[in-house]
Amino acid sequence: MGKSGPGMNRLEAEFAGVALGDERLNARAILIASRIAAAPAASFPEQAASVAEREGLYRFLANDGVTLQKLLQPHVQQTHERMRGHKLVRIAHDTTDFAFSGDREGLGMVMGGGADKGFFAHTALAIGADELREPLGVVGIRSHVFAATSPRRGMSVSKRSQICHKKTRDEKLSSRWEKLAIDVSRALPAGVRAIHVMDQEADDYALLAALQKAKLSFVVRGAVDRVLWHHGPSVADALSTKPAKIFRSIRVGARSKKAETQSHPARAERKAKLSLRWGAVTIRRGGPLVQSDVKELRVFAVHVCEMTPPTGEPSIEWMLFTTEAVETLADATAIVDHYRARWIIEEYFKALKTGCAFEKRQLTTRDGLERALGLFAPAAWKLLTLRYLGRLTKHRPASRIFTDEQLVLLRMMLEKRAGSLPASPTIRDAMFGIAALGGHILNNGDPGWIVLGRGYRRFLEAEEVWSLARSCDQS
Ligand SMILES: [Mn+2]
Repeated sequence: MGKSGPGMNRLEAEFAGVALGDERLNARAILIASRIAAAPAASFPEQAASVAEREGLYRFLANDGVTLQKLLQPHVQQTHERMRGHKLVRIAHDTTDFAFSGDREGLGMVMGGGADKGFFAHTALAIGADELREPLGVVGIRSHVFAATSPRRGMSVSKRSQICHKKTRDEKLSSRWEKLAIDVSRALPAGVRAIHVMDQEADDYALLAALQKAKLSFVVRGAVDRVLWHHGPSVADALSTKPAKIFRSIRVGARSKKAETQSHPARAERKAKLSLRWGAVTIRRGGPLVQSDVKELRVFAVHVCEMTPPTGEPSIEWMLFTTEAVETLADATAIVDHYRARWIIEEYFKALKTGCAFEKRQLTTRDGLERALGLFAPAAWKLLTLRYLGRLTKHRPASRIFTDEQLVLLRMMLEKRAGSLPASPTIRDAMFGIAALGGHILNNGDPGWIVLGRGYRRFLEAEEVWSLARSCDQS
């Protein structure tokens, strides 16, 4: 069913044309994808339909000819297809780490992982540049590990920084930001322009200079106290003579004492009035240790500030650097909106970790886990699309992501449980319908990843039976 169109069951489509150098391997990849689609959070043994299939799966995940990059390639191509008709796309970049328990080969230290070891995935996610901000797909992943026992342990700070300065820019891990952005941009279909969006980790002169040199467009969150030149005034100082324009009021959610961290203290809910200042700035290269041949960076800066923060509360403040020309309030607002799309990549990481239970995978080597990531990266994008569009769009028709037959099936399943689906369902209606199959109660608000993943699994299992029954009818 649903041969055409981006039906939610067509995860296999994200692997069509996969080139692993062997027809049987290609067919195996597509078979595994269909099993993952039906139960993204299930373990591999649960996903396999037979003992032979399970053995085939583990042989596949141990095959040197299968790589993360090769598995991802057809999904990147499908993502490029989805970009057609978009003149502009946002590419959100961020790094996440995956932690695994027990003894595994080739893994390293991860943040807050305790005894667990893992690896990092620096990821680029394409997002529509319109107000819908639709996740279009993953366009690149670079993985890396930190050595399990650091050879720098016990060294003095100056010794460590000496070692650090001996490394060329290319050898430094932080160069992954510009490398991925450059690779991703090169591969884009003709006529599609990308704006690369990065958080404050990317506020690094050498990195921004590399992006500018490669003629890439970006919006990067900067440090509020970044200076224009060594011991010079800050960017915020440079903008302070510009008039502040109120552009938006936002609701700032409460944060309980329990949820507070050092950088995110507890707070009461409030309405914050935000103002904007913007202008062109030139940032000069710092001391001789800055690894860049670019003498100065010419960017626009957009400073978002809370007008009257309550006493004792840290005010909301963002400094954004961009290559886009910012002349008007509308231009400045657009930059803020590009940056705000960045959180979708955080949601994508949750879809991988919670929705697909990636860190529960029992593979014993880094290579095996990376191959599994190649299988789950497109599955997590599918789940993200359903949840994201379901939560944020009130009026988009469900037919945008489901086939007519899927909607008929969903309605039947819901009616059997004394539920219902409207005659012309929206994506939101379909999301609540699928969550209800997973046991979600409407009064509990928007469904979380677990209940949605469970409902999605039940729906896809029913669909498999339904499509089998139909093919028997026809033969
Ligand atoms: Mn980050």
